[in-house]
Amino acid sequence: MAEYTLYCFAQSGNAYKAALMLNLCGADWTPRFVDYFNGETRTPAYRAINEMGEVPVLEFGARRLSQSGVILDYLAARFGKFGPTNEEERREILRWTLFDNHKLTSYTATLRFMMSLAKTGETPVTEFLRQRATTAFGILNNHLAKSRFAIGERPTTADFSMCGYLYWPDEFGVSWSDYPNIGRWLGDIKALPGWEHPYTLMPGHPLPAKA
Ligand SMILES: N[C@@H](CCC(=O)N[C@@H](CS)C(=O)NCC(=O)O)C(=O)O
Repeated sequence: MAEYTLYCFAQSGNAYKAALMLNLCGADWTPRFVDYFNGETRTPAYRAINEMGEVPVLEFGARRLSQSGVILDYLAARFGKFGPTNEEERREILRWTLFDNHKLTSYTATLRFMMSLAKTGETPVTEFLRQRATTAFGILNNHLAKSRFAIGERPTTADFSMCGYLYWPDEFGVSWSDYPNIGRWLGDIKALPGWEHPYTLMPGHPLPAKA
């Protein structure tokens, strides 16, 4: 049995943050497919696993952790990789992880869900989400003009948090040629040993066609 089990599914960028970190750390882990699209996260059985009703959940021994930021923080300490080396770095990683959860992933994930999974087409809601997401892309793009990775010249969990949804630009109608520093940075993460695309790292892709 693997040391770590990750509750996840291929289309979840939030789960990808944890899956990518596990792979980059060379952890002994296995995915546990969560059937989100058929409502598994809303079942009492799943709420007993995670009261927040979300993936990712990282299970090891008798313990379970949820929230990708917490999982990333735990794994960085456990493996001694991609974490802070001093208090200032700890705060910088936290700063970009919070920015990601609030301003980057939240809008991007919802926009992508509506465009690519719910297939609503462009609506006033997607227009609002696109405006918020592209504002966050602009902020990140400007920041990455100053340093190779989020907090300097080496990759940290802040990068793995922020890249969660960004390997699917076609699914929310953005081209990284409009944000060249983001495109360069995603390439640098992709070059790390152990990197894999979310659709190959986690189970559930492609979605079965609707009957
Ligand atoms: N802030 C959370 C977000 C997790 C999240 O939103 N997960 C989605 C899938 S990407 C989910 O499980 N949603 C289930 C639901 O809302 O019912 C994290 O970073 O782990």
